[in-house]
Amino acid sequence: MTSPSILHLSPGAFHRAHQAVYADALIRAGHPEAGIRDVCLFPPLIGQAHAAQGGAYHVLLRDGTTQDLRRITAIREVLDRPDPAMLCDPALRLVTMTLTEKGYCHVPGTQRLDRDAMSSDLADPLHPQTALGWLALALARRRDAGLPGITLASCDNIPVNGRLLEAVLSAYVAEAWPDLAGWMAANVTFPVSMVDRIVPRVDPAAAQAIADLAGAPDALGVVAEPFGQWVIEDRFALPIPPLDKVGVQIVADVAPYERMKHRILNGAQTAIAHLGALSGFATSYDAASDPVMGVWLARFCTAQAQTLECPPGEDLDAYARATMARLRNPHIRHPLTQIGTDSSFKLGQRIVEAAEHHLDGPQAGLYALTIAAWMRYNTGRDAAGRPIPVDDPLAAVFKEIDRAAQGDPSALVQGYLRLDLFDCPLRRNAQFRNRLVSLCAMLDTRTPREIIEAQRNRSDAEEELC
Ligand code: CS2
Repeated sequence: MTSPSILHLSPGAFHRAHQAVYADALIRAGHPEAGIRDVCLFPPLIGQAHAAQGGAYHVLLRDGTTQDLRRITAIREVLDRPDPAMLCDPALRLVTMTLTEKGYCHVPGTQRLDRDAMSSDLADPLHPQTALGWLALALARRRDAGLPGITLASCDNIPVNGRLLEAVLSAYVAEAWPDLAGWMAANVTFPVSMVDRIVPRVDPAAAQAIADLAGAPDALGVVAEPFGQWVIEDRFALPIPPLDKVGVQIVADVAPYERMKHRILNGAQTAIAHLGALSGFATSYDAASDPVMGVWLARFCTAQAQTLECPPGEDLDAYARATMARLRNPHIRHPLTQIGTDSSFKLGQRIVEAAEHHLDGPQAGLYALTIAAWMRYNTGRDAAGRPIPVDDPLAAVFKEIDRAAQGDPSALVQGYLRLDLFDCPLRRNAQFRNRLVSLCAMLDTRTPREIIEAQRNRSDAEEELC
């Protein structure tokens, strides 16, 4: 079999339902070199399951009208542990990775290396514990083997992901591998990429749907939506397999595509995660299909679109409409608490940047409600006192803000607005702050859905809050 030209670090369900599906289509289009070698850096280790299934698994792409079961064989091999020589295969052309935000070991909201998170690798670079440490060691081996440079493409849902990877890896290498720094700067590229497909964690119903259609249980099977997009910056160290033949967009500037996705799709998901969970909904489908929440969300998507420059070849109104349809896909039951995870990393690019645009305009209320609901969500209980699981690197900080506020909504808002995340004019806008305080006070006794419904029925004399 042709040696894989793609190596992927940290394969999870998203990788199996996204990059591997594109590679599979390319192999079927006559490019066997588009195979992937997966390397697990951390559990879950999927090598055994992959081998036991003969190197195949299924992806079920579904929406209300279509159902497409794909048998994916693009992942040729899975290594359950990284190997210092993993970049030394001369057939290798492209390294992709899905490490999650925490995997970049940066100070949140910056591109600075978090030296504490890297302390063990900085002390012992030959025995790395982190993805950055492994990449540096493997690049050093590649350079020593006399091989050319390589492309390292982050596929995480983080703004300018390639720049972040370049910044943190360069900072680490400068300290831990000083003699590699020059070679890396001259030979390794870090394209930015935007990846999109909603892939909720596999629940028992999803696993059963795949087993029924495939005729057997599939330990690596994934259910996802049919929509998919992959936009990569044209910045490659070596020619890569022609992914553009299967719909991957290779462009000079990924930023406008990325902003469109982060604000409209991800912004809608994050807004509905907090508003929906506080209103008693379990999944984004449940919340987006509710008539009251659905109308509000469509208005929110339109407001988000108004903050954007349109990327070449896109249509923002159509994208906003498609986003609503994607969130109402009856087969994609994305738990709101899954989307709510790590929201302190997500809120800036998804909500706060766009809120700045609307601060003094007629849509300000949409943003005040979204941010107030985020604050309320992070107190860990809804209006009825039911617990909400807050899974966030700032969870302890949120607790402290809540404790110090002692039930005073004004103090609660002040506490949250002091976070670095709000280091922008929003923090100083008195009118917006007052809206946040009023809404946080209301959220003590009412759900966001009740507040939206009451606003719809308000008399013209009453102030428009959201
Ligand atoms: C979601 C994303 O959990 C989340 O933060 O908003 O994983 C989202 O489903 C993907 O970005 C879609 O491409």
